[in-house]
Amino acid sequence: MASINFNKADFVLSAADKSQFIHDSRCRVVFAGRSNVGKSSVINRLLNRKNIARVSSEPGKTVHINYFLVDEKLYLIDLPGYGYAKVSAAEKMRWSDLMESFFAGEEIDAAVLIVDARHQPTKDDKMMAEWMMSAGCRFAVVANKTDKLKKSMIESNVSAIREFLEIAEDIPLIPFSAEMGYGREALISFIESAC
Ligand SMILES: Nc1nc2c(ncn2[C@@H]2O[C@H](COP(=O)(O)OP(=O)(O)OP(=O)(O)O)[C@@H](O)[C@H]2O)c(=O)[nH]1
Ligand SMILES: [Mg+2]
Repeated sequence: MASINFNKADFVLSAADKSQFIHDSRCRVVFAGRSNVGKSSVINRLLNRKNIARVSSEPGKTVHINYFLVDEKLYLIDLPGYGYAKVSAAEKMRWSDLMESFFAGEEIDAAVLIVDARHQPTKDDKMMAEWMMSAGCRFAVVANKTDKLKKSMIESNVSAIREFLEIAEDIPLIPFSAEMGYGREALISFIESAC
């Protein structure tokens, strides 16, 4: 899809179970990643908005699936984060049920895995990457929080992330900073090419 106006966006709904999932013919791009990695911040940066996707300094806050409609053409879908140790067993169960019904029933055009550029990805990240690669949709990885890294470290960290996740060379791995705006154009190109 050529030229999507990312400055034209609305929050649509927050789905707590599958009866609320949206089904229409628009393009769908999902964002997943560890709790607190910056999923909501990346979405805010893409949309040039301060807090359309709620950002929290406390991890584990987004337990719903949030839909944002962009330019009437596509949905950005903010999935709840995983891997936060202090979440109760019941909440973890709720997370898996919600994600399972989402990935089982929903058609997705593109999946974006967000990882922390400073660290080796976790086992959960690797599982999510494998899941997304087998889903048959376009796939990209965003290495967020590069503003917290020395410039000289970015390239080597990004290569280490690619190696750890075992993603092919043709899959985009985008160094990003939701804080500074770095990587926004590359992520927009990926989304436009997938939709
Ligand atoms: N320095 C820096 N901080 C960031 C960046 N992106 C996000 N943060 C901070 O990281 C924290 C978590 O950001 P969120 O966007 O709420 O993370 P999330 O992945 O949506 O978290 P959950 O919804 O709880 O899973 C906040 O304090 C953000 O300000 C970034 O690129 N650089
Ligand atoms: Mg969030």
